Amino acid sequence: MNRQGTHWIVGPGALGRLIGLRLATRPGPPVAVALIGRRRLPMEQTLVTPQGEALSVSVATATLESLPTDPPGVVHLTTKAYGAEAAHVALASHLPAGTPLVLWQNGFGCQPRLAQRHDGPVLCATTTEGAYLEAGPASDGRVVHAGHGETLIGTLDDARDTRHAALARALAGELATALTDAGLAARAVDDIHRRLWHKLAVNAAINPLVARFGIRNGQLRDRPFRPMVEAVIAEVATILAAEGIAPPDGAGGVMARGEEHARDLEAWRGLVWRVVEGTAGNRASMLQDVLAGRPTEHEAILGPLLAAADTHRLPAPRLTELADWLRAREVAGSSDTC
Ligand code: KPL
Repeated sequence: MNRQGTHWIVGPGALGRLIGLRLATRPGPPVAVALIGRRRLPMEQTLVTPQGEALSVSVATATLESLPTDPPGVVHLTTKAYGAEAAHVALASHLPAGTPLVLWQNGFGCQPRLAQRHDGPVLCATTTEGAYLEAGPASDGRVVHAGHGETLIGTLDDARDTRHAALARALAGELATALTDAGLAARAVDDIHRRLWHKLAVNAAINPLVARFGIRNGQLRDRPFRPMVEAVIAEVATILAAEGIAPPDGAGGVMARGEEHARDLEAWRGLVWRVVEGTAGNRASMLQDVLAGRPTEHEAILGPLLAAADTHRLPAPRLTELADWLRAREVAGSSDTC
């Protein structure tokens, strides 16, 4: 990553703006940021911290049709999962070869395809930071950082050792430091594939339910939602075990099959409930999409789980029901794809 180069944030929704404004307001040497969307955002932007402090900053803004003239140091693709590949097509011919690309999408699907296609090092980032855009007339200029989480960054190239892989690994460390200095705790990992599945599991357990019932993440701790979350976690844990995705690190040791399942389930439960706790005040991205009448990322989040359930002939009634509900609302209504 060219440390002097501008961080282009392509897809400046809540997460994109959180990253951009955190970098732009970080203490120490300034980080140049450009927010690039389908329409130009105001240059004056405000970040509301979890403590309620409003930090205002002026950043460059541009559109995909009218990109900044200077090449970026790094491009953060923070579009929705379903918009990532189209945004990359619009962008790719304007980027010098070798430009680092960071993929921040939820779910799993577009990342390996984009890693294959992009001419430069590709990193995947997965975050449990909670952020939303404030509704109302000020929404163009205010993002609320609703809860702290953790960001993990790594390259899918690890196993393949392509010409970009070594550079990508070095960049992961640099970017993790830059984000941490900016107030978004981050670390480089060498198993991002597994971590993307972990985040997918978290999103599957939280997002469809909060979207369906119109509640903030923290309300999942209460009745009647808690047993619904537990039921989804149980389905997800079984599917991921069949898929060979190791759960978050927990107790090790040799144990009988039943004990192993119970331990793994506990690890998945621990992960999900920690995120619920850490982002209790947040409106999850899928709820924000539903409230705004946009499509949701259900294909990227529930799609891979349902496909895996199908492959392993596992029942997944809760996930199926939630996917059906999300699909039905899209067919019935909205279709803005940004
Ligand atoms: O990733 C999220 C999302 O909203 O998509 C969580 C971590 C669940 C925070 O709300």
